[in-house]
Amino acid sequence: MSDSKSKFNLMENKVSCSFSFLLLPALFSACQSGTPVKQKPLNIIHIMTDDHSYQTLSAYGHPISQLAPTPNLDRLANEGILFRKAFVENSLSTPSRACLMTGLYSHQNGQRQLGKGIDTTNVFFSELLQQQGYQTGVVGKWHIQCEPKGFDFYHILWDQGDYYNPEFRSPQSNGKYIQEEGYATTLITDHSIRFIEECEKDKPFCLLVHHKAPHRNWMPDTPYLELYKDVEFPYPDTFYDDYTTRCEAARSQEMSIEKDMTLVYDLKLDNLKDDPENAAQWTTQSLLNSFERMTEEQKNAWFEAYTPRNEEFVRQNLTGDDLLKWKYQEYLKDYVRCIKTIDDEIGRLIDYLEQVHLLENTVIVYTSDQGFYMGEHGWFDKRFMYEESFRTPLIIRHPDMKKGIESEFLVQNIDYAPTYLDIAGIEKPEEMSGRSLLPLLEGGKPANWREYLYYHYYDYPAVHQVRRHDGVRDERYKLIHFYGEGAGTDPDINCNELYDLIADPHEINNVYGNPQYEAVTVRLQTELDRFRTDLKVDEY
Ligand code: SGN
Ligand code: CA
Repeated sequence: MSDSKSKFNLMENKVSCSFSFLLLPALFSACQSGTPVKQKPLNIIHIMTDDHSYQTLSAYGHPISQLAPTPNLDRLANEGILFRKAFVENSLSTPSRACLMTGLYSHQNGQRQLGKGIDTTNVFFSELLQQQGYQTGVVGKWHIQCEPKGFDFYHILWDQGDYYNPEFRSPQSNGKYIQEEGYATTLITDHSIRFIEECEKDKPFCLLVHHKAPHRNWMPDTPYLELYKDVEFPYPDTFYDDYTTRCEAARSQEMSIEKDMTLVYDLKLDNLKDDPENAAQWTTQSLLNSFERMTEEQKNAWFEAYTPRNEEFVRQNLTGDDLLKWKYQEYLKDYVRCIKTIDDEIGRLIDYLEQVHLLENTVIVYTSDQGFYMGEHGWFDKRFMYEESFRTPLIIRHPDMKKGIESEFLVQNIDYAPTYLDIAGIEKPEEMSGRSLLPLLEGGKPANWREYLYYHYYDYPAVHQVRRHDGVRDERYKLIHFYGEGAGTDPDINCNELYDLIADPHEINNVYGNPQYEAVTVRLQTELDRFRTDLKVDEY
């Protein structure tokens, strides 16, 4: 742990009453009574999964999640605030993580695409917390193409990381990734608890717990390989979306369950590995690699569960809609099995905090790096500004704020950095675009809360071939503009979509150009232009 001189030592003797009292009620009462206090600022735990859809977190109430509930996450929601309109700015891993660390939009922090871009001259909020005397740690998926900045402790996965027996790098491993035996979600929780155990007790900590699960290719842990085996999950209303009324982008994506979800790599049909049509996935996307990493015991459990299913699949010789439905059901089962371990392990972390009397001294945030399609529009993956991937789950449990409430205010992942600085009583740097969420945690309507969100996706051409787009969303409407030159045989694109989210919550009816919506279109276009100008957006 850092031995940097703690700024909180100052506070132990005499607390300045100009400190952020809203955040520290105990401190406030002590100040009012003139008694010297020994209270330190709250600890912060930011738990972020990779690709967790709000549709599979049962506190949100979606039918899929009612068949595969998440009791520990629901506990967090019951003891905190559930955000129903939480969004990302760019629905992709590294851009989302860069928004988290900097409080800046993608074009401001440089990380527009998955594989490149971060401008490391930007301040990370972790650096400011560290300077303030916080003990800072990050465990799990880091993924940004730079060293963890502003951390006393890190224990990070290689790139996307592996589910079984993954490699981690820490300051002690001299730049090497070292393999550990176990399942990623459990190991990440173990290392998180170890970090907390080793923290100095008289200083606050901020820990980022970044899970790999439930990222593609959705490999569950051994106790859950057959969980939900006999459940039939409901099909989304837009499962057979034919994309009429929409721009070319919705048609030309490569993230369809029918066409792009693979049988060997995604659906674990290892018995098709020699089949000429499917063979490539065995070595290129590499289910083989996942199996080679497993211990004998893990492999035995895996094959015991999947072999009968795989043999049955070959016997059935499914085609057409039957095959599509089989893929959807099996995809969902593996995905929610991964969520089950996430939920267990978050429960374990909360129980640990309770045991060591830290629960009432710690702000716990649960979110994902973006949302995910659970078959809506026929898709998996994310990237689009449509709700399922633009939105993300968000729960904040703050020990001194309202419990069991929901918020409908528009919030975005650029808001985390300012929020964490606010909790620590640090003024946010002027250039940070996000806003502290603390005023929302009391449940009231804060003055001048934002009415519009800006979104921008840049990673094209790339895997899944989602075209570049930006857009704005307010409470009810969403305007999206797809743009840019087409790669290869793709056409150039310059096309708008407008959705009325009350009349059309599933976004299948693009009303751009409909005279009834002219006033709304003008208003949203004005806001979009304003964002582009004010934020100095350089492509659209
Ligand atoms: C990998 C996945 C993609 C996924 C990206 C980004 N393919 O490339 O399906 O969209 O990561 O995901 S895989 O064959 O490697 O599984 S992100 O969460 O990191 O943004
Ligand atoms: Ca992700």
